[in-house]
Amino acid sequence: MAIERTLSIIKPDATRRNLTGKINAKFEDAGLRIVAQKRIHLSPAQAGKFYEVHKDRPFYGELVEFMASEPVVVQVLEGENAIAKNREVMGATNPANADAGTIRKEFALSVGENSVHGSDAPETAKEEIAFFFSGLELVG
Ligand code: RTP
Ligand code: MG
Repeated sequence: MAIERTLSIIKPDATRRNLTGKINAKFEDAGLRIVAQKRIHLSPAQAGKFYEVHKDRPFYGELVEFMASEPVVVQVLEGENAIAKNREVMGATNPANADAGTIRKEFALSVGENSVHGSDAPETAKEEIAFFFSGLELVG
């Protein structure tokens, strides 16, 4: 199986509650290595650009406001099948539908404030990693 990299974001609802360490433990326990990580506070314009793909969805305004409300931790996770594995560890978008033991089941507050983001495909992973990190910041 191929070694992949994926972009992960620990969202404001989780950084606010000091859950970064607990969430990182879930990634590491699943065999994902954190090869880059930084804490940043997105501007509304930056959050809007990152989630541009959702700009016509009814929740877009709320999502952008939430993502810019408080700091986030952006990170690159590396491992075998990292994109799918990360999404498995995250759980379903709506925590009510997430499996036991997943990050969203344990920590998410709602479908919007759902603690983590993870890239959904190789092409988006590449674009999202480049959105936040330069090659020099990726330490495999
Ligand atoms: P993400 O992109 O954050 O990893 O989450 P996802 O793939 O599971 O979900 P996606 O459909 O891409 O939606 C992106 C984020 O928008 C918020 N959302 N709110 N109020 C709502 O109905 C609603 N639906 C989605 C969530 O924060 C979701 O993670
Ligand atoms: Mg998504």
